[in-house]
Amino acid sequence: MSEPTPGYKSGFVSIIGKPNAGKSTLANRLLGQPIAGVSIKPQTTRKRQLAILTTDEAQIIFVDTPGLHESKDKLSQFINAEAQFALRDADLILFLADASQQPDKLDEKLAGLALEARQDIPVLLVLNKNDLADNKTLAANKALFESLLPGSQTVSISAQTGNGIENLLRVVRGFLPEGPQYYPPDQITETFERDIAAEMVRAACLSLLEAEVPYSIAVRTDEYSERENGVLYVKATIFVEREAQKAIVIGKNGEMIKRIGSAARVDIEAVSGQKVFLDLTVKLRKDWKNDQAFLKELGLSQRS
Ligand SMILES: Nc1nc2c(ncn2[C@@H]2O[C@H](COP(=O)(O)OP(=O)(O)OP(=O)(O)O)[C@@H](O)[C@H]2O)c(=O)[nH]1
Ligand SMILES: [Mg+2]
Repeated sequence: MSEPTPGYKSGFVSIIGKPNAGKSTLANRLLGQPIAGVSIKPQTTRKRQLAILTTDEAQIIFVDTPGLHESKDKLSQFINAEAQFALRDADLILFLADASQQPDKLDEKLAGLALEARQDIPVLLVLNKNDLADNKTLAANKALFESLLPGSQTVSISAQTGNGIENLLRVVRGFLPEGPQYYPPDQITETFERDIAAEMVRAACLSLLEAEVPYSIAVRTDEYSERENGVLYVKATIFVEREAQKAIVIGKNGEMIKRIGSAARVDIEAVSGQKVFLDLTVKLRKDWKNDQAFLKELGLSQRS
């Protein structure tokens, strides 16, 4: 950690919001490169991930969190603990809302948690997906979201197109205290690249597989090494909960696993900046969501 420079600002900014609001898309957009898995399905993110943005004026450490959800297994307990941690330990909370739609029950629940947290931490309402609706709808939804968080400042963005991001950064900087650079300026996240690779494979599964199958999946990177020809060799295992799911993930003549592999490879190449050879295997691991040792191995058990 560097010595504080007078006037230099830094702080932790938690991004909370219901599943699918666009939290990981925003984290990737803020960094200008992908680090987090994004998919069209809710519950893509399972553990919190930092997106560290360092400039001459400030170091902003965004914390991408999983969207709160309701389920009872040990994995879900971990996910919700990750989401709630973000409400306690931050200098600023970004309440990310999908402004193309009206607030629903989950938004109301989260807003309740944010209001509680607001006794200690300022909350900024960020209305995302402003590219998806007309101005009239956006204005109506804005009013509804603002009524959930009365008194909070509002910013409108599109994490997808980048619209409003500069303004968001300006507003966020205004909330931050003076402080040191907590991380070296070239560090953009804390997550190991091999773990990001596993998340990219899981996001590809979420994008390509139907119904509940992708939610039964865990991905572990078994090897992540650079080969002599400059190619990054990534070997990963996709774990499923039931035998029948194995066949679905592999697909007829291996078509599905091929598609998952190609999609994930493109994402891992974007993350690593290297040509990637991705080697995927599918294995059965019954009830892994309640297997504490396995969850720990994947970094999905309670932090001490
Ligand atoms: N059109 C549009 N789509 C967006 C925008 N932001 C995110 N999306 C899409 O919304 C979907 C969900 O985005 P994610 O970033 O995975 O959402 P999340 O909040 O991280 O979701 P969880 O990790 O499941 O909690 C993806 O299909 C994104 O491409 C936006 O500003 N505009
Ligand atoms: Mg996410």
